[in-house]
Amino acid sequence: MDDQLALPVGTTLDRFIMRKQEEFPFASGELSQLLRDIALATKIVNREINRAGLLGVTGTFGQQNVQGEEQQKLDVIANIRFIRALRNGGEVCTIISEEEEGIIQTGNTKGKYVVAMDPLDGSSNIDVNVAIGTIFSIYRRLSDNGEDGTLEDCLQDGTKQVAAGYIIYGSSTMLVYTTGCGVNGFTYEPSLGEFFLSHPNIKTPQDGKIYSCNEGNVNSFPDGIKAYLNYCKEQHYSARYIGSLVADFHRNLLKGGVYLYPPTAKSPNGKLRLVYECNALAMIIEQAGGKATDGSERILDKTPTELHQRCPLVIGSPDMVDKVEEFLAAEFVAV
Ligand code: AHM
Ligand code: MG
Repeated sequence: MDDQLALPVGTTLDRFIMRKQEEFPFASGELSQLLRDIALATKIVNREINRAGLLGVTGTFGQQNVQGEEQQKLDVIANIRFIRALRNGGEVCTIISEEEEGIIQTGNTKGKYVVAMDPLDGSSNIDVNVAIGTIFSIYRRLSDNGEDGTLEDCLQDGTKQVAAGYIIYGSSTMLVYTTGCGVNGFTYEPSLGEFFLSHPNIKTPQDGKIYSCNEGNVNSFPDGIKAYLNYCKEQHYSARYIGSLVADFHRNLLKGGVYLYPPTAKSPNGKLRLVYECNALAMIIEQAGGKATDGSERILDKTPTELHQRCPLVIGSPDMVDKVEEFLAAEFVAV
């Protein structure tokens, strides 16, 4: 009995957020509250995802989102849940969501923060029980308090993120986030309804042997990417591609690898969205010792001009990202 009492109690996400806040004596607690609001929405969305097959909420909703893609019911549900949690929480003035064309005003004109999110990424995988995710970025607003947020608040460079994270709804549900002081991962314990610190201070391996991309598009990839993929095969690297960005990213973050979504004939600027997909993962990978570029430019240095702007993405272990850039640079020299 005594032995059992001596066992360490896991650190809950709430306690972790509180401890981190105490390290900054002037922190007002608003960002901490915002992170808790996101965690609450995550628990609700996680519940919906786990019950999806039973509730008959899988399948499409019969509408298209602003990208012209079919929305799944769970996309819509997740969007509503996150917006509601952020609106009720009070810390966020404005939200950008993959599912909504324009910026969303929460009515909290005194909220200091802007959130950009993809409420449910990898939605084509929902119906087949494959891991899906949520991605979020948090920015401090630039506009004056007391007014609605502005487009300028929403189109800040990735370097201006004060926090970023993702949730992976997989074999277990995890929340991984950074506030710019390293990356920490928390695993959900459903019977207790709590996230526990399971992956403290995540560092990605310097190099890896996994490459992840949709090779079905290879014929329209840039020559440098084609050459890099041949190099991966010569090196006997493993190809791993789930088609769920968060899941592919998460595996590579922990095991070492590179994820690529290059320009293709169908998507000349790549498929992924800078503001609410690439920037968040770029901040996380850099905090974990990795790199994220569009093939030549650091993702976090890019200035977005549109909410739903797409950009090519090469992200992962630093040595692997450097190698991809070398191949791309050689392509331009050859031309
Ligand atoms: P979504 O935001 O509509 O779900 O699309 C993004 C997803 C990513 O999760 C994934 O990496 C990519 O699209 C897969 O694209 P493709 O099917 O072209 O390989
Ligand atoms: Mg997405």
